[in-house]
Order: sequence, then C-alpha cells, then structure tokens
Amino acid sequence: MRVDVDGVAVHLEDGASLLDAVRLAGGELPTLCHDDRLTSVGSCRTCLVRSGGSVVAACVTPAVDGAVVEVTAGELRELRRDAVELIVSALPPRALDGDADGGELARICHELGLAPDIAQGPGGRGRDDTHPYVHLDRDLCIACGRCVRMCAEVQGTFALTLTGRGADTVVAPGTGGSWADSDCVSCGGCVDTCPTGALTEPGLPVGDRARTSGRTRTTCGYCGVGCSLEVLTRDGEIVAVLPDHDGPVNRGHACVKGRFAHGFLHASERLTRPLLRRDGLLTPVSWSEALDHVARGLRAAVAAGGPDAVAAISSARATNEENYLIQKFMRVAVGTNNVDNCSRLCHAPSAAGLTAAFGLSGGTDSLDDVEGADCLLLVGANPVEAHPVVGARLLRRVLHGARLIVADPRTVGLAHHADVHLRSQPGSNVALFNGLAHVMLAEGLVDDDFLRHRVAGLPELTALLAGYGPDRVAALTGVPAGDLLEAARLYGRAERPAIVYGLGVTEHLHGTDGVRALANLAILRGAVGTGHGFGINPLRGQNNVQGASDMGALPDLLPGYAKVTDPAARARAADVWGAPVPDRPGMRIPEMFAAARAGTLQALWIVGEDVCATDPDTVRVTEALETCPLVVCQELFLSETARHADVVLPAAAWLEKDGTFVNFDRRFQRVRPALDPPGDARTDFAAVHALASALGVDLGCRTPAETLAECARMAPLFAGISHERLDREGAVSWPCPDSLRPGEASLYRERFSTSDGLAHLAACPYLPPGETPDDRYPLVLVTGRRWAHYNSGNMTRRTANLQLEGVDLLDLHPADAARYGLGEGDPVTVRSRYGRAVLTAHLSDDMVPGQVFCAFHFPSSGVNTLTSRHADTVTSCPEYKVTAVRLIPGCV
Ligand SMILES: Nc1nc2c(c(=O)[nH]1)N[C@H]1C(S)=C(S)[C@@H](COP(=O)(O)OP(=O)(O)OC[C@H]3O[C@@H](n4cnc5c(=O)[nH]c(N)nc54)[C@H](O)[C@@H]3O)O[C@H]1N2
Ligand SMILES: Nc1nc2c(c(=O)[nH]1)N[C@H]1C(S)=C(S)[C@@H](COP(=O)(O)OP(=O)(O)OC[C@H]3O[C@@H](n4cnc5c(=O)[nH]c(N)nc54)[C@H](O)[C@@H]3O)O[C@H]1N2
Ligand code: SF4
Ligand code: SF4
Ligand code: FES
Ligand SMILES: [Mo]
Repeated sequence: MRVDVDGVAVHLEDGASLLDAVRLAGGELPTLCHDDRLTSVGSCRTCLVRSGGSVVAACVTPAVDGAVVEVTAGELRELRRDAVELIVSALPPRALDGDADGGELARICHELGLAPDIAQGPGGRGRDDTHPYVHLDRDLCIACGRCVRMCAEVQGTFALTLTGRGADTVVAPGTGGSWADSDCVSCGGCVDTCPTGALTEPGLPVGDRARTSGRTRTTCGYCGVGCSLEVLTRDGEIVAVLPDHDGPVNRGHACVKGRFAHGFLHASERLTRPLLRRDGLLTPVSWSEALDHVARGLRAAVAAGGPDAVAAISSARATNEENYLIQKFMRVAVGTNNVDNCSRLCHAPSAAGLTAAFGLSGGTDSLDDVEGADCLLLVGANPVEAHPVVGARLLRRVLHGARLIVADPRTVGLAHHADVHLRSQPGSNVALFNGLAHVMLAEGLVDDDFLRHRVAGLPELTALLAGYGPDRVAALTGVPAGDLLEAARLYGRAERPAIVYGLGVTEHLHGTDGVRALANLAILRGAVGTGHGFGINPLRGQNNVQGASDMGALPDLLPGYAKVTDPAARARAADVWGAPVPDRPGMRIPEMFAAARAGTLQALWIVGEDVCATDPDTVRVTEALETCPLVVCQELFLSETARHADVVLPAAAWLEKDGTFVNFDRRFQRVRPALDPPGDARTDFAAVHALASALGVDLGCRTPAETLAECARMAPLFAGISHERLDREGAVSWPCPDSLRPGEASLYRERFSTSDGLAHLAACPYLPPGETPDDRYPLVLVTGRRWAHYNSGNMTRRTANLQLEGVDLLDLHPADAARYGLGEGDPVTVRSRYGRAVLTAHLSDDMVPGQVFCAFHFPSSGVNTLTSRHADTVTSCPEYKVTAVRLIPGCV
C-alpha cells in the first residue's frame, strides 16, 4: 500500500496506521496516549493530521492505499500544540520540572515550543506511595490509559482502571484500595509507559533518567527467560534497571525480580572479604590466606583419597565462562569428573528425556514460535509466577484465541483462562500423558505420515497404551474421563500445538519417564521438527542452568554434551586442554553428599548454590557438610550453606560480571558488568583462576571472551558463537556450528539428532510416586515457587520484595483448614517422615482438598527438611513435588 505524506511516498503493510506512515516518512508526532506495544485508543488528540479532507488522529486512522496525509501544515501544528497545551495546563507546575529529554511529556512540550510555565493546574489530588516499587502522583495523571492497557495487554494482570469523570479521571487499582493491596505484580510496565511521571519508581523521578552516568545492556540473572535489561547507574549505584525494548525475549517487558530486585547488591550482609573457620568461627582473612588454605586442603584430599575425593557443585547462577572454567579446573587441575550443577535438582530429567527422544538436550523450538501456536498444553508449570514474561506472552496468545489446556493439580494463574484444566493427582503424570496418547491414537488424532517416516517405537507404545483407557486413567489420576477426552481432542486437532512444561513434570520419582511420555504427544501429533507446532519446551529455571550444563558442568558430559566415556571426545578435549581427561563419570550431587557422609569425599567446593536450604532432606545435607574435612563456599551472602563451610569466598553478582548466559530456549546472550564488586569480592571467574594459581596450574582462558572461544573450539554445537558476534547480533541460539550462519532456533527440520535420525516414542508404564500418604501422613505436600521470591531467597529477601511476600505460606483448601481448625494467617506445623517446618496458613480455593502447597523461599521455615530422599530413577532429580505430611495447628 502506498501513502503520500507531505509529498513523500511511503509503502506500508496492511493494517498500518497513518502514524506508521508519518514515521516511515521521517516525521514525528506527539502521541501521548499511544505506545507501539498497545492497542491505540485515540483519546488524547495530540497526533492530529489531515487526510481525506478531515482532521484525524493518526494513531487510530488506518492507512489506505493512495491516501494523502498532511502533517506539517501550520494549522495542523497549531491544533496539535493546542491539544497538548490543553492537557498540560491542567497539570501542576511540577509536571514540567524534569529535564526536557527526561520524560516524554517534557520532551514533547519542548519540541512544540511550549514553555514550562503553561502547567498551572491546582493539583491536590494526592499520591499513593504505599507500594515499594510503583508510586502514583495523581496530579500528573492525564488519563491517557497507557498504564491500564500495559497492565492488561502486555502484563496480563488487569490490575488498573481509570476512575472518575471528565477532568478528574485518574488511574487507580481496580480493587479500589491502595496500590500495595492491589493485584499489581510489580512488572514496572505501567511506570515505563507513563508519559508524564504520574507513575514512577521510588528514587527515580522521570526527568532523572537522563542524568545517569552509566548505561549497561545486560541479561537478567534471575530466571531462565533471559530478559534483556538496561542498567542505569550513577556513582557506583544502580539508579534503575529497565527492560530493553529490543530484547529478543522480553521486548520491553520484565518482572519484579529483574526489574526491581537489585537492592541485595548493597545489603549490609553482602560478603566483601574471604572468611576462614578458626576455632569454630568464620573469621575474615585475606584472599591469599584463604586460597592457601583451600589449596592445602585440596592437596591433602587428593593425597588421601585420589582426585575423586574432591568434588565441585558449579552454579547455574554463574556465567557460561565461569562454569566452563570450573569444570576445566576439576578435570584438568584436580583430575576428576566430580562436577555437577543444580540442573540435577531441576530439569536433569528434561535433559535426559529430550536427548533420548530427539537427540539434543534442550527444548525443541523458540518462544517466538509460540506466537504461532493455536493450542497450548501447559504442564506442571506456573509461568505467571516463575517465568512472568513468558507467562504474559502465553496469556496474550490465549487472549488472542489460542486454546489452552493446563495440567496442574493447582489452579495456577493461567488455569483461570484454560479451556480444560486437568487437575491430576501429584505424581500421576505418566498415567495422564499415556491417557492423552491413548485417546489420540484411538481417535486418529495423530500424524500417520510423520509416524511412518520419522519415528521409532510406535508398536511398543501402541501395545502399552491399550492399558490406558480413559476410565483407568481417571482412576489413577483423578482427572474425569470427559476432561481427558476434551484435552486430547483439543491438542490432537490443533494445527500448531505447543507443549510448555515445568518442574511439575520433572521433580518426581519418575520424572524422566514423565518427560518421555509427554514428548510422545508431540511426536504422535507430528508437532516437532515439522514447522507445524512449537514442539515441546521445558521452562528451564535458573538464568543459566541451560548454560551450566552446555558448558559441561556435569559428571558425565564435557562441554557441548560429549560423553566422558567416549575416547574420541576425551581426546578432543585433551587436545584443547593439553591435559588428559578422566574417563570415569563423576558423582552427581546426591552422591557427593553420600560420599561425604561415608567419609570418602574429602573436599567439596560449592559455588553459588545454597544446598543446605534448597536440596531435599537438608538435615542430611548439613550432616554431609559437617563430615567433609574441607567445604569451600563461594557466595554473595552467608547462606545456610556458607554457615557450614570452612572457607567462604565472597563472590560478585550478575550485575557485576562479564560473560554470557544461555536462556531456556537455547539463546546465548551477553552479560556485562554495570558495577564493580564490593570490597574484596571477586567474580567466580577470577576466583577459579586464583585458586588454580594457588595450586600452580594455569587454566589459560585469560578473559571470558577467550574462554567462550576455547569452548567453541571444543564443542561443535557452539562453534559459531563468540562474544564479538553476540555484541553484534544480540542473541544467538545453539546449535550454531558456523559463525557465518544463524543458530537453529527451531530444531530437527531435516532429521532428529538421534543416532538413527528418528524421534523415539517411549513406552513408559505408570509407576506410583515414592511418597504416598498414610494414616500418619494423610496429606500430599507440593512445593514450588511464588512470584516475589527466588529459590533460597538469599537475594530477594534482601530487597523490598520482602514487603510483597514476607513469610512462607502454606496454601490449603478451606475444607482442610476447617478440618484442622486453621484460620487465615495461623501458624501451622507441617511434619513429614523426614522433618518439620513451621509455616503460615493461607486458605485457598486454588487447592484440592487433601493437597497442600508451599514455597521454599525462607530457609528458616525449614521446608526442605520435609522433602524426601526419593529421586528420579534415571537422573537423581529429587521428588520435590510429592511429600506425605500431616498438619498440626500452631508452632509445635
Ligand atoms: N519467582 C520465582 N521465579 C522462579 C524461581 C523462583 O524461585 N521464584 N525459580 C526458578 C527456577 S530455579 C525454576 S526451575 C523455575 C520453575 O518454574 P516452574 O516449573 O513453573 O515451578 P514450580 O512452581 O516449582 O512448579 C510448577 C508446577 O508444577 C505443579 N505440579 C506439582 N506436581 C505436579 C504433577 O504431578 N503433575 C503436574 N502436571 N503438575 C504438578 C505445581 O502445582 C506447580 O504449579 O522457576 C524459576 N523462576
Ligand atoms: N522444596 C523444593 N526445593 C527446591 C525446589 C522445589 O521446587 N521445591 N526446586 C529446586 C530447584 S529447581 C533449584 S534450581 C534449586 C535452586 O537452589 P539454589 O541454586 O540453591 O538457589 P538460589 O537461591 O538460586 O541460589 C543459590 C545461591 O547462589 C548465590 N549466588 C547468586 N549469584 C551468584 C554468583 O554469581 N556467584 C556465586 N558464587 N553465588 C551466587 C545466592 O546468594 C544463593 O545463595 O532449588 C531446588 N529446591
Ligand atoms: S507494575 Fe505491572 S502489574 Fe503493577 S500495575 Fe503496573 S503494569 Fe500492572
Ligand atoms: S522474567 Fe526472568 S529473566 Fe525476565 S526479568 Fe523476570 S526474572 Fe529476569
Ligand atoms: S496518540 Fe493519537 S490520539 Fe493519543
Ligand atoms: Mo530450577
């Protein structure tokens, strides 16, 4: 379509507006009620142009072929100026206090030649400063509604509304009370879009953004979504962390953690000096003293028990380069494969299950593909709280018409929008997925052509599925047969179905079977490797848990997933490293603790993981650390684990680091330091090098960039990825064998990466969970996440997020609460066969009677003393999702 803008011809796509035309022609218009990410409402009348003989608002007027648009004519400028002046004159003088290049309103007034003194409104409508991160100055609200639409259309929370009439119209929480008591989940979106400074974050008046001295683009160090963020700094302090509008995953959106939870950086408890245990007390010492002690301890451990008497837990919070260096240190400097990372506690079953089914250890497609999905099957994941930016994108897709099936025992956020909610009994996934597969096969909702040419294992699966008719599955899972049929039909009949799943699939006694049985559905449907679906994608948890495993911080795999048992792979690594690679797979995390308790593990080095708070059955973890002669802990804080260490090394956090992370959909992205680490804290990268030097070993890899380059030389999957390329391109997905070609965001278009090139169906029978309720422990406890805190909570508890969620709650159905005589807010003791926790009761209809739910963000409540020793039979991933418990009112 061709449009003429003041004599300049521009070509536009269908659906474009006159505003798009003006911008394409190089023109600018004031657009006070418009944001490109939101629907246009045309209410402010500041974007007036003339077209077809009449004056129209450009933002809401569709461009038509042959349209002629007048923009710069004098009277049009006057009209726009008048519209802005009318709006601004109602505001109090402080509306234009900021820098001209600070707020949008100030900039527009400056451009239109409107003097600051036109703002002469009386004010007096008051403020709402009740919320820790979002403040409202009602006097500056022009009722453009951008915040309301941001909250609804991008964040999907619908927390805001416009109230009042005429000139008194103002934004307010929809619940009517204060912002603090509203549904707001602090994504910051409304603050970002507000053009006037009516909505601000504390400490950052709108005009102030321009006065910051540093701007650093980096990748969020909390969850695996991988939001691109822009960090504004001044005098060594963070002024604000804003979502990057060009962020490939987040596109200008973020969540309460990445956006606001950075206060921990300057918390008074931040570790700034190494600590060494002397006479039972952790005492500050110099780095050289601490490192000498560690080096001596490591030598003694190797002398006593050989290299395998040493083990390391690497950090999924740390960068790829740090993880690469840690596993290289263990393999080259110590000579053992005893290195693992928290993927073990999380998505190890995904790695194992997806590799067995398809060949590679990652999700099959990219989040962008979800935008094309017409049916979402969300299983055992709560992205609204745990991956909020993905949760919002999924919700948007559903609000735009995609069908949604949610499989989760709880009514998680997205379940409110589901066509079908499958509330299966915790631990019954394999039966549920087999039941769905049974219906798909029985009703012919499968892709026969795909099954014939690209799939192995159909006869075995077909035989197994005969025993998973809807009635039996209903009995095993508690899901009504009708719901099962409806879900199978929705997924089976969709043209482009997508599976997105989380820990509700993996953290089980048969987690890997769960992943395989779920992958069966995508294979049966031909929804993977075909371009007809979004495949199957785990919402990997930590910021860099995908990367930690990619880099070989695993006991059986080298960088790029080469097996340590493969002589050719070892030879390749030995060639790059100039040192032999041990051939025996090392210990997994639970095996490390068992070896420590047995006295065979002599030294354990724990980087950025609070195992005494977050591993299961923590009483025994602590016992392991107490038995082990040398425990070194690299940490930001004196975590539960650091308290039990012999040496604590102060670490830099993600905002202080240079390197890369890999997010949940296999994208490498850059991490850049916005600040220096405090005191003597060092990056994990520097600490590993220093420790190697103390042992007289040179690991090479001088800089993070050199380190990734070395990894790329070893691992064909990453051969085309470098810091320099990421600086140029932003994000690159793996596999990327070639620096001149893009990475593969969607996998397996030609063939699967298994040895025979086929996708493998798995015939996994349903087996019951390890934990089962009985008379003494009659309830099932499910553990998981809540929106405002992050895992151990060591970081988020040291931010104002503590005001958003202050305690570990126990969610229970009102019927159960009545049975136990518990009211909202009552203290409740939870007992399992392993331990005891004290939580605060929260009555919730989101729960099914007989099941209770809690998070584990406040270690002092003791949630992980409750969780059991049962773990996935294939990968040792703990059965965090099923624990039999009983409740006792009060704190006993
Ligand atoms: N705010 C916040 N965000 C986080 C984190 C955090 O601590 N806080 N942690 C990050 C990390 S490390 C991870 S791994 C991710 C995890 O993200 P998710 O996987 O979404 O997290 P969870 O809440 O642990 O578990 C998901 C769901 O599984 C359900 N579930 C439990 N048992 C079963 C079952 O048998 N079958 C089915 N179908 N569902 C079941 C639970 O009810 C729960 O809603 O989140 C990341 N993001
Ligand atoms: N009951 C129950 N328990 C669970 C789960 C569950 O669902 N239920 N989920 C499990 C899962 S999926 C996971 S991933 C684990 C997570 O468990 P953890 O990995 O133990 O938890 P985090 O709080 O993410 O972080 C670990 C520590 O790293 C420190 N840290 C942060 N950044 C850095 C850094 O750059 N360098 C260093 N050296 N330290 C740093 C933090 O201060 C924090 O103490 O929890 C598991 N525990
Ligand atoms: S911060 Fe986010 S969730 Fe809260 S009101 Fe604003 S847009 Fe809505
Ligand atoms: S969604 Fe995840 S990556 Fe994005 S800002 Fe929040 S915590 Fe960070
Ligand atoms: S921006 Fe077009 S009417 Fe407000
Ligand atoms: Mo995780």
